[in-house]
Amino acid sequence: MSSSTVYRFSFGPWNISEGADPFGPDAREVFPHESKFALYQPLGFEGVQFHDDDVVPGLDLLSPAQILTQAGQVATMLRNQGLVAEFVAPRLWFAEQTVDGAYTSNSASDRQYAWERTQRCVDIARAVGSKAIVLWLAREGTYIREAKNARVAYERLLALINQTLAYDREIEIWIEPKPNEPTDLAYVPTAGHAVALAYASQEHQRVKTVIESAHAILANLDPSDEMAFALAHDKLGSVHLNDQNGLKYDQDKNFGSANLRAAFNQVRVLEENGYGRRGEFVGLDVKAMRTQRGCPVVDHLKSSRELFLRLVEKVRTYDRRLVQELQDQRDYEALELYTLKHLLGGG
Ligand code: XLS
Ligand code: MG
Repeated sequence: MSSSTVYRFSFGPWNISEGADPFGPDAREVFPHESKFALYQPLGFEGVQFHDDDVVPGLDLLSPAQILTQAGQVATMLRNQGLVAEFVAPRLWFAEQTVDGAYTSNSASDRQYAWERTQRCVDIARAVGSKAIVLWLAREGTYIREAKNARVAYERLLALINQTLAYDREIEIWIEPKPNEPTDLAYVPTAGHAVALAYASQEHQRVKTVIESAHAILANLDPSDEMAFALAHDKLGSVHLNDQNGLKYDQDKNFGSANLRAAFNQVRVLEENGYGRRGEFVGLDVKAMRTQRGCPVVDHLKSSRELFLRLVEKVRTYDRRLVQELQDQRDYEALELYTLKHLLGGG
Protein backbone atom coordinates (compact mmCIF):
# COMPACT_ATOMS: atom_id res chain seq x y z
CA MET A 1 0.00 0.00 0.00
CA SER A 2 1.03 3.63 0.19
CA SER A 3 2.37 3.53 3.74
CA SER A 4 5.53 5.30 2.66
CA THR A 5 3.87 8.48 1.39
CA VAL A 6 5.34 11.49 3.10
CA TYR A 7 2.69 14.16 2.90
CA ARG A 8 3.43 17.75 1.94
CA PHE A 9 1.10 20.41 3.28
CA SER A 10 -0.07 23.71 1.86
CA PHE A 11 -2.36 26.63 2.65
CA GLY A 12 -3.08 30.09 1.31
CA PRO A 13 -2.30 33.43 2.97
CA TRP A 14 -6.06 33.97 3.36
CA ASN A 15 -6.01 31.19 5.96
CA ILE A 16 -4.22 33.54 8.33
CA SER A 17 -6.97 36.11 8.48
CA GLU A 18 -8.34 39.06 10.33
CA GLY A 19 -11.25 36.98 11.58
CA ALA A 20 -13.79 38.99 9.61
CA ASP A 21 -17.42 38.00 9.20
CA PRO A 22 -20.28 39.97 7.63
CA PHE A 23 -21.64 41.02 11.04
CA GLY A 24 -18.84 42.98 12.58
CA PRO A 25 -15.45 44.58 12.16
CA ASP A 26 -12.21 42.64 11.78
CA ALA A 27 -11.33 40.85 15.00
CA ARG A 28 -7.55 40.99 14.48
CA GLU A 29 -5.00 43.30 12.96
CA VAL A 30 -3.87 42.84 9.39
CA PHE A 31 -0.90 40.51 9.28
CA PRO A 32 1.01 41.28 6.10
CA HIS A 33 1.53 38.53 3.52
CA GLU A 34 5.32 38.95 3.65
CA SER A 35 5.30 38.02 7.34
CA LYS A 36 3.02 35.08 6.71
CA PHE A 37 5.51 33.33 4.45
CA ALA A 38 8.02 33.07 7.30
CA LEU A 39 5.46 31.06 9.27
CA TYR A 40 5.04 28.25 6.76
CA GLN A 41 8.13 26.14 7.45
CA PRO A 42 7.96 26.33 11.25
CA LEU A 43 4.34 25.21 11.07
CA GLY A 44 5.27 22.22 8.89
CA PHE A 45 3.99 23.60 5.57
CA GLU A 46 5.88 23.79 2.32
CA GLY A 47 3.28 24.76 -0.30
CA VAL A 48 1.77 28.19 -0.78
CA GLN A 49 -1.57 28.59 -2.51
CA PHE A 50 -2.03 31.99 -4.05
CA HIS A 51 -4.62 34.21 -5.52
CA ASP A 52 -3.19 36.20 -8.42
CA ASP A 53 -3.34 39.43 -6.43
CA ASP A 54 -1.68 37.80 -3.41
CA VAL A 55 1.36 37.55 -5.67
CA VAL A 56 0.92 40.88 -7.46
CA PRO A 57 -1.34 43.29 -5.55
CA GLY A 58 -3.32 45.68 -7.74
CA LEU A 59 -2.46 43.78 -10.91
CA ASP A 60 -5.36 45.31 -12.85
CA LEU A 61 -3.44 48.60 -12.92
CA LEU A 62 -0.15 47.08 -14.08
CA SER A 63 1.22 46.09 -17.48
CA PRO A 64 1.98 42.42 -18.22
CA ALA A 65 5.70 43.25 -17.97
CA GLN A 66 5.32 44.93 -14.57
CA ILE A 67 3.30 41.94 -13.38
CA LEU A 68 6.06 39.55 -14.42
CA THR A 69 8.71 41.59 -12.61
CA GLN A 70 6.75 41.55 -9.37
CA ALA A 71 5.94 37.86 -9.69
CA GLY A 72 9.64 37.20 -10.23
CA GLN A 73 10.41 38.88 -6.89
CA VAL A 74 7.90 36.63 -5.15
CA ALA A 75 9.49 33.60 -6.82
CA THR A 76 12.85 34.60 -5.33
CA MET A 77 11.30 35.11 -1.91
CA LEU A 78 9.72 31.63 -2.08
CA ARG A 79 13.02 30.04 -3.04
CA ASN A 80 14.78 31.78 -0.18
CA GLN A 81 12.21 30.51 2.30
CA GLY A 82 12.29 26.95 0.88
CA LEU A 83 8.65 27.21 -0.25
CA VAL A 84 6.82 26.07 -3.37
CA ALA A 85 3.91 27.79 -5.12
CA GLU A 86 1.26 25.08 -5.41
CA PHE A 87 -1.23 27.03 -7.52
CA VAL A 88 -2.38 30.51 -8.42
CA ALA A 89 -6.10 31.31 -8.69
CA PRO A 90 -7.55 34.33 -10.49
CA ARG A 91 -9.64 36.30 -7.98
CA LEU A 92 -12.63 36.68 -10.25
CA TRP A 93 -15.22 37.69 -7.69
CA PHE A 94 -13.98 41.02 -6.31
CA ALA A 95 -13.83 43.47 -9.20
CA GLU A 96 -16.66 45.65 -10.40
CA GLN A 97 -16.58 43.69 -13.68
CA THR A 98 -17.35 40.40 -11.90
CA VAL A 99 -20.45 41.39 -9.95
CA ASP A 100 -22.60 39.08 -12.08
CA GLY A 101 -19.99 36.42 -12.75
CA ALA A 102 -16.82 36.45 -14.82
CA TYR A 103 -16.76 33.87 -17.63
CA THR A 104 -20.55 33.55 -17.55
CA SER A 105 -21.41 37.22 -17.20
CA ASN A 106 -24.02 38.47 -19.64
CA SER A 107 -21.73 41.42 -20.45
CA ALA A 108 -19.21 40.86 -23.25
CA SER A 109 -16.79 43.44 -21.85
CA ASP A 110 -16.91 41.85 -18.40
CA ARG A 111 -16.17 38.47 -19.96
CA GLN A 112 -13.25 40.04 -21.78
CA TYR A 113 -11.94 41.38 -18.44
CA ALA A 114 -12.18 37.85 -17.01
CA TRP A 115 -10.25 36.39 -19.92
CA GLU A 116 -7.48 38.98 -19.66
CA ARG A 117 -7.25 38.44 -15.92
CA THR A 118 -7.00 34.69 -16.50
CA GLN A 119 -4.09 35.17 -18.92
CA ARG A 120 -2.29 37.33 -16.35
CA CYS A 121 -2.95 34.63 -13.73
CA VAL A 122 -1.35 32.01 -15.97
CA ASP A 123 1.65 34.34 -16.50
CA ILE A 124 1.96 34.75 -12.73
CA ALA A 125 1.65 31.00 -12.12
CA ARG A 126 4.47 30.36 -14.58
CA ALA A 127 6.62 33.11 -13.06
CA VAL A 128 6.34 31.68 -9.55
CA GLY A 129 6.95 28.15 -10.81
CA SER A 130 3.48 26.78 -10.28
CA LYS A 131 2.13 24.22 -12.72
CA ALA A 132 -1.55 24.98 -12.19
CA ILE A 133 -4.17 27.64 -11.92
CA VAL A 134 -7.24 26.98 -9.80
CA LEU A 135 -10.65 28.09 -10.95
CA TRP A 136 -12.90 28.52 -7.97
CA LEU A 137 -15.92 29.63 -10.03
CA ALA A 138 -17.29 31.82 -7.27
CA ARG A 139 -19.84 33.87 -9.17
CA GLU A 140 -20.41 31.56 -12.15
CA GLY A 141 -24.02 30.88 -11.31
CA THR A 142 -27.17 32.81 -10.63
CA TYR A 143 -29.24 34.36 -7.89
CA ILE A 144 -32.37 33.70 -9.94
CA ARG A 145 -32.60 31.06 -12.67
CA GLU A 146 -33.99 33.44 -15.28
CA ALA A 147 -30.94 35.73 -15.08
CA LYS A 148 -28.73 33.75 -17.46
CA ASN A 149 -28.94 31.09 -20.11
CA ALA A 150 -27.48 28.10 -18.28
CA ARG A 151 -26.62 26.19 -21.44
CA VAL A 152 -24.76 29.16 -22.86
CA ALA A 153 -23.02 29.54 -19.51
CA TYR A 154 -21.63 25.99 -19.75
CA GLU A 155 -20.49 26.67 -23.30
CA ARG A 156 -18.73 29.82 -22.13
CA LEU A 157 -16.98 27.96 -19.32
CA LEU A 158 -15.78 25.31 -21.73
CA ALA A 159 -14.64 27.92 -24.27
CA LEU A 160 -12.65 29.67 -21.56
CA ILE A 161 -10.99 26.42 -20.52
CA ASN A 162 -10.02 25.68 -24.12
CA GLN A 163 -8.69 29.22 -24.65
CA THR A 164 -6.55 28.88 -21.52
CA LEU A 165 -5.20 25.47 -22.60
CA ALA A 166 -4.24 27.03 -25.93
CA TYR A 167 -2.74 30.14 -24.31
CA ASP A 168 -0.20 28.04 -22.40
CA ARG A 169 0.73 24.58 -23.57
CA GLU A 170 1.77 23.28 -20.15
CA ILE A 171 -0.38 24.90 -17.51
CA GLU A 172 -2.97 22.73 -15.77
CA ILE A 173 -6.42 23.99 -14.85
CA TRP A 174 -7.86 22.69 -11.60
CA ILE A 175 -11.55 23.43 -11.17
CA GLU A 176 -12.76 23.76 -7.56
CA PRO A 177 -16.48 22.97 -7.39
CA LYS A 178 -18.83 24.55 -4.87
CA PRO A 179 -22.62 24.40 -5.04
CA ASN A 180 -23.59 27.82 -3.69
CA GLU A 181 -22.33 30.95 -1.90
CA PRO A 182 -21.83 33.63 -3.06
CA THR A 183 -24.41 32.71 -5.72
CA ASP A 184 -27.69 31.00 -4.93
CA LEU A 185 -26.75 28.12 -7.23
CA ALA A 186 -23.46 27.59 -9.03
CA TYR A 187 -22.96 26.06 -12.47
CA VAL A 188 -20.16 23.73 -11.35
CA PRO A 189 -21.35 22.35 -8.02
CA THR A 190 -19.66 18.94 -7.87
CA ALA A 191 -16.66 16.87 -8.94
CA GLY A 192 -18.88 15.30 -11.60
CA HIS A 193 -19.48 18.66 -13.24
CA ALA A 194 -15.79 19.54 -13.12
CA VAL A 195 -14.70 16.19 -14.54
CA ALA A 196 -17.31 16.42 -17.32
CA LEU A 197 -15.94 19.84 -18.28
CA ALA A 198 -12.44 18.36 -18.28
CA TYR A 199 -13.36 15.55 -20.65
CA ALA A 200 -15.24 17.95 -22.92
CA SER A 201 -12.14 20.14 -23.23
CA GLN A 202 -9.48 19.94 -25.90
CA GLU A 203 -6.85 18.42 -23.64
CA HIS A 204 -8.50 16.73 -20.73
CA GLN A 205 -5.24 15.51 -19.15
CA ARG A 206 -4.52 19.11 -18.18
CA VAL A 207 -7.91 19.77 -16.61
CA LYS A 208 -8.41 18.44 -13.09
CA THR A 209 -10.28 19.31 -9.94
CA VAL A 210 -9.66 20.44 -6.37
CA ILE A 211 -12.07 18.89 -3.90
CA GLU A 212 -12.83 20.89 -0.79
CA SER A 213 -14.46 18.93 2.05
CA ALA A 214 -16.84 21.74 3.03
CA HIS A 215 -17.95 22.35 -0.55
CA ALA A 216 -18.83 18.68 -0.99
CA ILE A 217 -20.80 18.70 2.26
CA LEU A 218 -22.64 21.83 1.10
CA ALA A 219 -23.67 19.82 -1.98
CA ASN A 220 -24.94 17.15 0.45
CA LEU A 221 -22.29 14.74 -0.80
CA ASP A 222 -19.58 12.84 1.01
CA PRO A 223 -16.15 14.44 0.46
CA SER A 224 -14.38 11.06 0.37
CA ASP A 225 -16.62 9.90 -2.49
CA GLU A 226 -16.01 13.14 -4.38
CA MET A 227 -12.26 12.59 -3.96
CA ALA A 228 -12.53 8.94 -4.99
CA PHE A 229 -14.47 9.93 -8.12
CA ALA A 230 -11.78 12.42 -9.13
CA LEU A 231 -9.04 9.89 -8.33
CA ALA A 232 -10.73 7.24 -10.47
CA HIS A 233 -10.27 9.60 -13.42
CA ASP A 234 -6.78 10.65 -12.31
CA LYS A 235 -8.13 14.16 -11.88
CA LEU A 236 -7.47 15.05 -8.28
CA GLY A 237 -5.10 18.01 -8.65
CA SER A 238 -5.36 18.99 -4.99
CA VAL A 239 -7.58 18.85 -1.94
CA HIS A 240 -8.86 21.53 0.37
CA LEU A 241 -9.40 19.68 3.59
CA ASN A 242 -11.59 21.32 6.22
CA ASP A 243 -14.96 20.63 7.79
CA GLN A 244 -18.51 21.88 7.73
CA ASN A 245 -21.33 21.39 10.21
CA GLY A 246 -24.30 20.77 7.94
CA LEU A 247 -25.97 22.76 5.21
CA LYS A 248 -25.34 26.39 6.06
CA TYR A 249 -22.84 29.10 5.17
CA ASP A 250 -19.33 27.92 4.19
CA GLN A 251 -17.58 27.37 7.50
CA ASP A 252 -14.06 26.18 6.69
CA LYS A 253 -13.84 24.54 10.10
CA ASN A 254 -10.79 22.62 11.25
CA PHE A 255 -10.29 19.32 9.47
CA GLY A 256 -12.15 16.57 11.34
CA SER A 257 -13.74 18.93 13.81
CA ALA A 258 -17.38 18.37 12.78
CA ASN A 259 -17.19 14.76 11.60
CA LEU A 260 -14.15 12.75 12.57
CA ARG A 261 -15.33 9.61 10.80
CA ALA A 262 -15.86 11.48 7.52
CA ALA A 263 -12.35 12.93 7.92
CA PHE A 264 -10.97 9.41 8.48
CA ASN A 265 -12.62 8.28 5.26
CA GLN A 266 -11.11 11.17 3.31
CA VAL A 267 -7.64 10.28 4.55
CA ARG A 268 -8.35 6.60 3.86
CA VAL A 269 -9.33 7.30 0.26
CA LEU A 270 -6.27 9.49 -0.29
CA GLU A 271 -3.95 6.86 1.22
CA GLU A 272 -5.52 3.92 -0.59
CA ASN A 273 -5.10 5.68 -3.92
CA GLY A 274 -1.52 6.82 -3.44
CA TYR A 275 -2.45 10.49 -3.40
CA GLY A 276 0.65 12.55 -2.67
CA ARG A 277 3.10 10.17 -4.29
CA ARG A 278 3.51 12.40 -7.31
CA GLY A 279 4.06 15.45 -5.15
CA GLU A 280 0.40 16.43 -4.73
CA PHE A 281 -0.16 18.64 -1.72
CA VAL A 282 -2.53 18.22 1.18
CA GLY A 283 -4.10 21.67 1.20
CA LEU A 284 -5.84 22.87 4.35
CA ASP A 285 -8.45 25.53 3.67
CA VAL A 286 -9.31 26.26 7.28
CA LYS A 287 -10.28 29.53 8.95
CA ALA A 288 -9.54 30.51 12.51
CA MET A 289 -12.47 31.15 14.78
CA ARG A 290 -13.41 34.80 15.03
CA THR A 291 -13.19 34.48 18.82
CA GLN A 292 -9.55 33.38 18.88
CA ARG A 293 -7.17 35.85 20.54
CA GLY A 294 -3.70 36.82 19.32
CA CYS A 295 -2.03 37.77 16.10
CA PRO A 296 -1.16 35.95 13.98
CA VAL A 297 -3.58 33.14 14.77
CA VAL A 298 -2.28 29.83 13.41
CA ASP A 299 -3.48 27.10 15.77
CA HIS A 300 -6.24 26.07 13.35
CA LEU A 301 -3.59 25.21 10.74
CA LYS A 302 -1.46 23.35 13.26
CA SER A 303 -4.42 21.38 14.61
CA SER A 304 -5.76 20.44 11.18
CA ARG A 305 -2.34 19.22 10.07
CA GLU A 306 -1.88 17.25 13.28
CA LEU A 307 -5.33 15.74 12.94
CA PHE A 308 -4.58 14.69 9.35
CA LEU A 309 -1.38 12.96 10.44
CA ARG A 310 -3.13 11.23 13.35
CA LEU A 311 -5.72 9.94 10.90
CA VAL A 312 -2.99 8.70 8.57
CA GLU A 313 -1.85 6.53 11.48
CA LYS A 314 -5.43 5.34 11.98
CA VAL A 315 -5.64 4.42 8.30
CA ARG A 316 -2.31 2.59 8.40
CA THR A 317 -3.36 0.56 11.44
CA TYR A 318 -6.85 -0.19 10.14
CA ASP A 319 -7.08 -3.98 10.04
CA ARG A 320 -7.44 -4.63 6.31
CA ARG A 321 -7.84 -8.39 6.73
CA LEU A 322 -10.67 -7.96 9.16
CA VAL A 323 -12.27 -5.30 6.96
CA GLN A 324 -12.08 -7.65 3.96
CA GLU A 325 -13.61 -10.51 5.95
CA LEU A 326 -16.46 -8.35 7.17
CA GLN A 327 -17.07 -7.04 3.66
CA ASP A 328 -17.11 -10.61 2.32
CA GLN A 329 -19.58 -11.64 5.00
CA ARG A 330 -21.59 -8.47 4.29
CA ASP A 331 -21.51 -7.84 8.03
CA TYR A 332 -21.57 -4.07 7.92
CA GLU A 333 -22.85 -3.84 11.50
CA ALA A 334 -19.59 -5.40 12.67
CA LEU A 335 -17.58 -3.32 10.20
CA GLU A 336 -19.08 -0.14 11.55
CA LEU A 337 -18.46 -1.07 15.17
CA TYR A 338 -14.86 -2.04 14.40
CA THR A 339 -14.31 1.25 12.57
CA LEU A 340 -15.72 3.34 15.39
CA LYS A 341 -13.76 1.45 18.06
CA HIS A 342 -10.62 1.87 15.97
CA LEU A 343 -11.21 5.61 15.83
CA LEU A 344 -11.81 5.71 19.57
CA GLY A 345 -8.45 4.11 20.17
CA GLY A 346 -9.47 0.51 20.90
CA GLY A 347 -9.95 -2.31 18.36
C1 XLS B 1 -12.71 28.80 -1.79
C2 XLS B 1 -11.44 28.47 -2.27
C3 XLS B 1 -10.66 29.51 -2.92
C4 XLS B 1 -9.74 28.85 -3.90
C5 XLS B 1 -8.85 29.70 -4.60
O1 XLS B 1 -13.20 28.00 -1.01
O2 XLS B 1 -10.69 27.86 -1.29
O3 XLS B 1 -10.08 30.33 -2.01
O4 XLS B 1 -9.15 27.71 -3.46
O5 XLS B 1 -9.59 30.65 -5.27
MG1 MG C 1 -11.14 26.02 -1.10
